Amino acid sequence: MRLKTYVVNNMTEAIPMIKRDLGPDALILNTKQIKTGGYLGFFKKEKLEVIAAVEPTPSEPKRNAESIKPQIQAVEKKMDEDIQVNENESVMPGDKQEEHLDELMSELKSLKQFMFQAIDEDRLPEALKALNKKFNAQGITEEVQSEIMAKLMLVLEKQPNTSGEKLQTLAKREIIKLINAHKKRPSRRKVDIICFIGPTGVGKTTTIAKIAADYLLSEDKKVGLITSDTYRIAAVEQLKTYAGILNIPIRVVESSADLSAAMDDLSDCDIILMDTAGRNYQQKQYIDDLKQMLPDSKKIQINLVLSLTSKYEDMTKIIDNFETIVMDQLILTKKDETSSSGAILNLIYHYSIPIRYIANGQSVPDDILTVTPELIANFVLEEDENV
Ligand SMILES: Nc1nc2c(ncn2[C@@H]2O[C@H](COP(=O)(O)OP(=O)(O)OP(=O)(O)O)[C@@H](O)[C@H]2O)c(=O)[nH]1
Ligand SMILES: [Mg+2]
Repeated sequence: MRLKTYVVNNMTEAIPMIKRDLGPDALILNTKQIKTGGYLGFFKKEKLEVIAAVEPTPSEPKRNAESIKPQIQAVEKKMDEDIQVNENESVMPGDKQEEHLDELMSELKSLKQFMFQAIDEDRLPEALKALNKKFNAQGITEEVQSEIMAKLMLVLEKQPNTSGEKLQTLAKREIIKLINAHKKRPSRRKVDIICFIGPTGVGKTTTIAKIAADYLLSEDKKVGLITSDTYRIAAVEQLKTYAGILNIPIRVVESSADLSAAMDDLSDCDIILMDTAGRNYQQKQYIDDLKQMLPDSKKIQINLVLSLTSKYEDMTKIIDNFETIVMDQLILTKKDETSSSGAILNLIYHYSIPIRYIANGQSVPDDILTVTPELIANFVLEEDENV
């Protein structure tokens, strides 16, 4: 089967391209909305990814994992050359360059996926088998795995005697590269209020206390707290206790009018952290309720808090449901309760939403880590279980 991936603005744009490349018998295998997070953080647009395929005609040579390796190398080389040329002298207008690199990226992606799918697991060298097993156990999606494994397979092609240790180092490098390629440029907009939203019991309130303590103690910032969680009787008391310990002001709000007043009250604070009630956000009605409450301001930062103990599919369902609320950051909690870290990498690759913190325990204020690509790579490769 011949596969090709297209990144387009809409289906109308894709159809003639598919017909041109794959002929009238081509089938569309999959379509999905993506943010073209692309290469070196260049791209930010919403696009449609279309994967189309066609069965080879009898005269066409059958492709296999081996035959595809040179193609991958060729596309990678072309991409590196094009990027270099464009860095030195801008030979294409911005948009054209974006489109061109986008196309190369997609081609590379589908070639890598094809090679990964076509590989016979039993024929993998031992070192790669072990890595493959680890990635599967971590729940890393096939697309992410193929990005990393394809690269390692190409290295082994050139240097068949590469040691397991060296491959592990290379895998780490590839993971870090992948994370950096999907990193959004940090927003420079000034933020007045940071809201923490998420499902029930994931650790929103505890995480707010940890972050408040960090702003206060490490950054010497004046912090204020607001909670709109009047749903659970003990919730207000829980945040009030932390406010008391940290000696910072707190306001309880029940409506968006209350919230405006509370924000005015706390206007001398450098930053306000807002807690919200945990809800089952797999149901969209709760998202609509939340929207009524959130401040109508550009200076709001939304943090979605999710627990790493949940299933990846459940996390994605929640993120997808939040399509009408722009998510600025993710915070992942309860890392200490699971050895599976694949979801972290999957989320970065498939959603490109920055992950700022990972919480790893109940202790306030200590059990929180600031995320770096190295930290994630270590988690995924199980190199340092205790961090
Ligand atoms: N093991 C572990 N427990 C955590 C972590 N973060 C929070 N918890 C615990 O999880 C439980 C729930 O924490 P909360 O902060 O109340 O969670 P929440 O999201 O505010 O809950 P609701 O407001 O009821 O939706 C508490 O027992 C916390 O101590 C973490 O990173 N690791
Ligand atoms: Mg809470």
